[in-house]
Amino acid sequence: MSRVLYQFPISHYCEKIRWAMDYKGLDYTLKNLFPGLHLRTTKKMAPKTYVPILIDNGEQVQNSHLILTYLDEVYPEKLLTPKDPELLQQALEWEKYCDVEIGVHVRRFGYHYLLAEPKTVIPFFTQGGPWWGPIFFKLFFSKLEPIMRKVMSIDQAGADKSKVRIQQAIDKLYEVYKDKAFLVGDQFSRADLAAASLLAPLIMPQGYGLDWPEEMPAELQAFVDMNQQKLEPIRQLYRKLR
Ligand SMILES: N[C@@H](CCC(=O)N[C@@H](CS)C(=O)NCC(=O)O)C(=O)O
Repeated sequence: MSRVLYQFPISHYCEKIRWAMDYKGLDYTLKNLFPGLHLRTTKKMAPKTYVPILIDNGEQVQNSHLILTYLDEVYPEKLLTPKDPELLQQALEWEKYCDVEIGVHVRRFGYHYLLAEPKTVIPFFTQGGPWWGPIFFKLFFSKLEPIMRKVMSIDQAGADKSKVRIQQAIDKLYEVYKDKAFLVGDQFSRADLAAASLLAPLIMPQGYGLDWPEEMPAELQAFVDMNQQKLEPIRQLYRKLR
């Protein structure tokens, strides 16, 4: 058996896959890449540059939603994809909604404030990687930061827009979670997995596998504090299923 997940420890899209494989009880090895330097590896491996990329017994799958589909097809125990066609459609719609409306915006909102705190963000980038990572990032952070900001349109205006979008998504999810434990039917599915994994950097849960800092930037903390009640169902999913 050989199963390797190419990933960033901080990446919430990668967390979807870590969680899915843990949930299914699958063994895997993590291959942690450094943001920026990852291009040297991913460009050679796959059509797009991003992680997660799973290599499973020689089979290569890139993109979290395709990896989830692959995992459920090949390892059907503890399915995350509903079989019922109506529930399946609902789950895929929720997943897509979370990927687009939460994933991208949590990243931009978070990085806008985190990139201003190299002491916090460098360990996120370097955890579980080669020994020289922290030295490299300290030396080159001032070059990497503007590139990351440019590539992901990270600036104050972008962060403000993303904050509004995340709030809308949190409100929309809470409309469902306030009355029931799961988004689709009465079972944990890839819809909940996407919602919880992609919101996780805001609530810094244990199971995520990252050494979270004692404190997060004040602007992020204020947003989380304001949404304490609405984020509780996400904390519950982590407590019970991660
Ligand atoms: N749609 C992709 C998005 C993955 C993604 O955006 N990954 C980011 C990390 S959070 C990444 O690898 N960025 C670097 C790049 O695009 O080269 C998925 O769901 O897997």
